[in-house]
Amino acid sequence: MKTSQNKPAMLCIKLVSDYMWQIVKASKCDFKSLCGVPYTALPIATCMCVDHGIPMLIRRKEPKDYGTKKMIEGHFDVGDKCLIIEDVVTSGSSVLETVKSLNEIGVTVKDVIVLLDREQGGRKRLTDQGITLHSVCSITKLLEILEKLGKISSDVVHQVNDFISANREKTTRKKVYTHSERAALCQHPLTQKLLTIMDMKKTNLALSADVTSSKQLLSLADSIGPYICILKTHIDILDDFSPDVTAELRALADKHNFVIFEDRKFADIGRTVQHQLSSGIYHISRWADLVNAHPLPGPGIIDGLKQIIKNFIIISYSPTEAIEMAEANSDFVIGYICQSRLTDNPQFLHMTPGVKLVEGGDSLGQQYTTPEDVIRRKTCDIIIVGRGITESVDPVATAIHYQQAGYAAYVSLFH
Ligand code: S5P
Repeated sequence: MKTSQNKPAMLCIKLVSDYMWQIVKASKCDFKSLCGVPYTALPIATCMCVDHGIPMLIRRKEPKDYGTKKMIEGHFDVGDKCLIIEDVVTSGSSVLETVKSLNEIGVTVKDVIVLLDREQGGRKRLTDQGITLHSVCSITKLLEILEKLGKISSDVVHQVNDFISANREKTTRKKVYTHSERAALCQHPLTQKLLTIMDMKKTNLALSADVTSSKQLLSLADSIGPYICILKTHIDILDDFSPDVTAELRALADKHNFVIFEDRKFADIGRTVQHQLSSGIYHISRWADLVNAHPLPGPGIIDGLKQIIKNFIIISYSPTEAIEMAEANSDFVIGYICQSRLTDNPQFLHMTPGVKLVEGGDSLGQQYTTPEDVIRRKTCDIIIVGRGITESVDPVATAIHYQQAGYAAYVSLFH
């Protein structure tokens, strides 16, 4: 009876350890032994060690009250590198306690593999100690998947997000910077420019001008230009593209003081994205201030792009890779496309698409949240609004409405 009851749990641990092992392999970390943070991660680490023939170190929570009083059991040499295994990281405290015990016996730790990153400051605390966190899943992604599968309602998603945000603020968001304070703090010229525009024009609104005629695009850019910090384009959806359009867009960007962001979502090897950025009929690098890229192809994509353009955003469908890539290229990457704030590093701007004044979705899977939710609860910096404005009866009046709603939510962060 006992055996059959325990079977699903055993299978589950094996599955978890297999998933985590895939992350170990992908992260290419260098280590000689594994150590599970007591106690939940112990069986996971044990599975991995047995399956892959790796020496295991065991950390006691309390020293033995007899004999050597050792905190770490197992075989090691001074200078060995140990990989830490953990089930859930919240603030990172338990991981850091284990690191401390290992360091005391001369074993170093550079990486941690975790099943779930609760995104409550643990990653930052570990990074500050020179330790990289690699996760199978983040809480944001987990909620997204569970909601998509109909396992939880959007109310539950909101409640959990609220809880996470509130606790994240308590533990790690020590200071909320104003746009002008951040402009002074940031090194990247385009980040400084954008934050200065946001401060001067009192707007955190990016217009996603997803229209198919050049005339419509230019008309939107001219009429809504005064109320936005960014004009986001999909230049390849224009039916009547000509180089004159991009020249006129540039003139309007100067007239109304906004940044042009071509939402090209580069996702290929370095050499190909270089051609996509600078050649073809669009010559994106000649007129766009900013482009975006997926982290998926690895560092080559950034290396390829940065030989041609100095400003790009990382799309964070997988936050771990996005953060690693952005932090390693902070002289080029100005921020993230994301659904909630990923890091407290003020250098990085967080821009969120899928925004409308009323929550809901479209028939093709787009999910909308509100300016208030994005700026106040998810603590992102810029709302990206498309059809909420372009398909409204009076796009200019509606854009002003979004500008006011987004900016009011930002101002409320200081009250
Ligand atoms: O995950 C994403 C990333 C982006 S950049 N989801 C998105 O919707 N976008 C873009 O934001 C999308 O390509 C479109 O241009 C815009 C959203 O438009 P809306 O009309 O749904 O507001």
